[in-house]
Amino acid sequence: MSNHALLDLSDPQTDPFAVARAAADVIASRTGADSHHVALVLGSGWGPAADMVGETLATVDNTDVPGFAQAAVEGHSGTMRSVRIAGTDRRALVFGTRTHFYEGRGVRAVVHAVRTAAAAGCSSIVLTNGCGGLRPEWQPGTAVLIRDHLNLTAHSPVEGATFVDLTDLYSPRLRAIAHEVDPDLPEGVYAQFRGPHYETPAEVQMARVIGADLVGMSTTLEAIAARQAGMEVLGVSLVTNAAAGISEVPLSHQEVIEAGQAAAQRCGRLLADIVGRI
Ligand code: 8IG
Repeated sequence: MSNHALLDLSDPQTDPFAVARAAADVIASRTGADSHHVALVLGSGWGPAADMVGETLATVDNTDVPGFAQAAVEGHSGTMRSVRIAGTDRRALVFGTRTHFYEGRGVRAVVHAVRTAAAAGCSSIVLTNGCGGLRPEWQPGTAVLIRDHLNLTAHSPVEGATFVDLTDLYSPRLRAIAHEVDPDLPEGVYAQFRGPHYETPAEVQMARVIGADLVGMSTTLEAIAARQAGMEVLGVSLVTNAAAGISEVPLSHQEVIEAGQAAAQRCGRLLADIVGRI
């Protein structure tokens, strides 16, 4: 068997943690950093924010790292960056893209970046996303801390009889740091749907009844894997649209884009300030 086959996440014989260690080894050699400290996963609308975290010291193509997505037909597979956290000599490992559950590559692929970050030495991870909002007062462009989640995927990244405690999954310590940076930052419960379609208005109402404030297609499986790996987790959502049926006026795509762009500076500063204090 070739080494490549041993590192194939879609093969049930493969140990996903061994692939993560192999990925971390490649990252260490490509970035010249034996260890990274904080990981950052950038969701919709959060791309420009990473530039404010610090100076990029190395950029690695995902395709060069074991277990990450092969180049898509369009040829754009994304990159990860090693960033010096401004004002410190610590490094952030910034993933510019994520694998979504709806892509059908399996949960192992979805959480591979998280496991790689843990193997690379990161003790905390900031998971960001773009999402739909259920609270009318959260206009598009509002950043919301994730306080807790509803995993509606009916899947888990944990394999076998490993019973991972998810009390305080979204670290109270890191949320307190975020509140030092912005005392007005609201908190909410994030529900992950499979997607890739958006919810019907009835599904959004169901989500509201069972306690959701935000609906999206990522983050919860990654957060669980991060906790299993022993990392502290912070989740930050950018509300880019009102969830289906919440707003009387259907939002135009242009409005959503403009809200994202208007929020970019604010989100970037928020993220940079938080990461600087972790
Ligand atoms: I951006 O309204 C974004 N992502 N599930 N629902 C879900 N995911 C989203 C939404 C939304 N907006």
